[in-house]
Amino acid sequence: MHKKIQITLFCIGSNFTCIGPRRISAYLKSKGIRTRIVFVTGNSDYSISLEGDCKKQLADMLKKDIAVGISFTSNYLKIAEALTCFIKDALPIPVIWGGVHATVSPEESLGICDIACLGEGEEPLLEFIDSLVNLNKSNQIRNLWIKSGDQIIKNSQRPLMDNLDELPCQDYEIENHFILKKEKIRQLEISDLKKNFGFSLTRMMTFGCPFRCAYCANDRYQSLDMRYSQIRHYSVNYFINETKYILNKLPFISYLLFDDDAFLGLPQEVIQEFCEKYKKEIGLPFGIGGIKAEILKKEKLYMLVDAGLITVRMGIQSGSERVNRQVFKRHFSKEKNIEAAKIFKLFKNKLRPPFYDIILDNPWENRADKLATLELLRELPRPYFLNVFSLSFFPGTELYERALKEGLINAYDPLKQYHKIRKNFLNLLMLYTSILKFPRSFYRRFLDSKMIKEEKKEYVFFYYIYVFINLFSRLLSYYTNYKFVLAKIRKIGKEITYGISD
Ligand code: B12
Ligand code: SF4
Repeated sequence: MHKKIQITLFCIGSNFTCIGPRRISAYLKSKGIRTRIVFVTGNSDYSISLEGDCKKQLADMLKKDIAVGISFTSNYLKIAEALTCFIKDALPIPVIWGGVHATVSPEESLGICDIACLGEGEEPLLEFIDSLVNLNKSNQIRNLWIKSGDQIIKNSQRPLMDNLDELPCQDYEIENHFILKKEKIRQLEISDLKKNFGFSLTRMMTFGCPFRCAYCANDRYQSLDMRYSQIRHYSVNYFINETKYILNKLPFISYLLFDDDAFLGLPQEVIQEFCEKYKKEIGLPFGIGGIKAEILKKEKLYMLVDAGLITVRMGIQSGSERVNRQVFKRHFSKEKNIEAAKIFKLFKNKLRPPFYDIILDNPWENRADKLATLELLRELPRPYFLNVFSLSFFPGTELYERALKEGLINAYDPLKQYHKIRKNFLNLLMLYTSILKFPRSFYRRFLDSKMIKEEKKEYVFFYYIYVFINLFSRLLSYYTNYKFVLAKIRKIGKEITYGISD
């Protein structure tokens, strides 16, 4: 029925994992709709120039489309806006925004695009295309907010998909994939994916998180539908088969990263089944992100390490219980974090040093809170790696509303970069505490001094020294892990045997 219907999905971001658009594209294809995915990277300052040839190329490319979809996280808002304005000027087709930003900020999104998809997009987009094809232009499609004149039609949310195994495998067929980079659109090549992914592929087996931190998009998702707090997952067989299909397309991958919000929230028996099948059928070393101390179980870790787990990343965010509980709404105790770190230590010969996330530049921290974080970083078993983030206020979250109310921000600033921490003495102290254990009295002395808040040029130098040491030791930690080295050697062996050069 849909044979000649075509839609292009733009996926904006520095990384081409784009699970959402790949899932939607595969779903629409399974319903007979032609899809194309364009990966848009933009400039390093989160802007894009659509000049000369690029405009012509874009207009030519989209002229037979029935609609255009754009997927992005909030920090790529400027690029999404530029792209949308250009498409709307050039062609009479609707532009639909989907993904995290459209979900957390639909009203503002509709100031620019025609339709915003809140949450899962497969079924709503298909229904929308159907309505365009059948010329009944329905405004009643659940999950979609639709601009109609000066009004916004706010449709309700449909139930979340129950059986994820019914979805086709993500779209990794590169024949219909393109890249928009440096004012040019061209066919995507396998070497682009190799360059973008390196040796690592990001995967997700579960969706949803039982927690609701005040700075996280899940806060907004759960106010849309409480089922986002439940952990939904693919069956082990589905997940292994999809992984095999993708690995077949990407022969250079020698490591997987499970970036789920709560992978360890999977029931013990599912983890057991996963470990048995993964070890036998995939066998690559892997990492798990999004670990929370509250749901870490030694028994699960034993099985996962045996199956090839080499990297663990856990969110600590603050050493202060007051900040964690009252500001971040994270009811995770300091003791639990230390207990979890000790569990990781049990596997020190098999795991790389663990990665811990900490949020800095928090305007609601007092002296005691800062000291508590420094003391926790001092206490955590070494070695470990620190990932530091500058507290950013993403729309739709409780902390964003609080920052607006208290006048700390006037509006969302997509150009504030979460990884650009302030180069002050306090932040340097945090970073260096992860590699050097200073005496306790040292922290007290500096926390009371005036220099703690100062941002000086000299500090930038020490900051980059830290970044260099950190990057170097992270890389080294891969190459001193025997499972990783073995997987690499096997990959190189295969590439030589089968003559894979890309
Ligand atoms: C995997 C992941 C990554 C990976 C891969 C990113 C990528 N480009 O694919 C990596 C590690 C690289 C990454 C990096 C970043 N991430 Co990230 N990441 C995630 C994570 C854990 C999962 C995203 C995902 O794939 N979900 C699964 C898919 C199926 O869901 P989905 O994308 O929402 O897609 C569905 C719907 O949204 C909708 N949909 C999506 N696109 C479209 C398009 C149309 C047209 C329609 C109709 C519907 C639609 O349908 C899809 C299928 O049902 C989320 C947290 C989360 N649980 O969602 C954070 C998250 C998206 N990341 C976040 C952030 C901030 C970032 C970074 C900016 C910084 C960082 N924390 O490292 C960078 C920038 C990434 C980029 N865009 O290049 C925030 C975004 C907040 C915000 N308001 O935008 C999130 C929500 C984390 C959080 N808890 O707050 N990330
Ligand atoms: S635990 Fe992590 S993923 Fe879950 S709500 Fe908190 S920050 Fe978000």
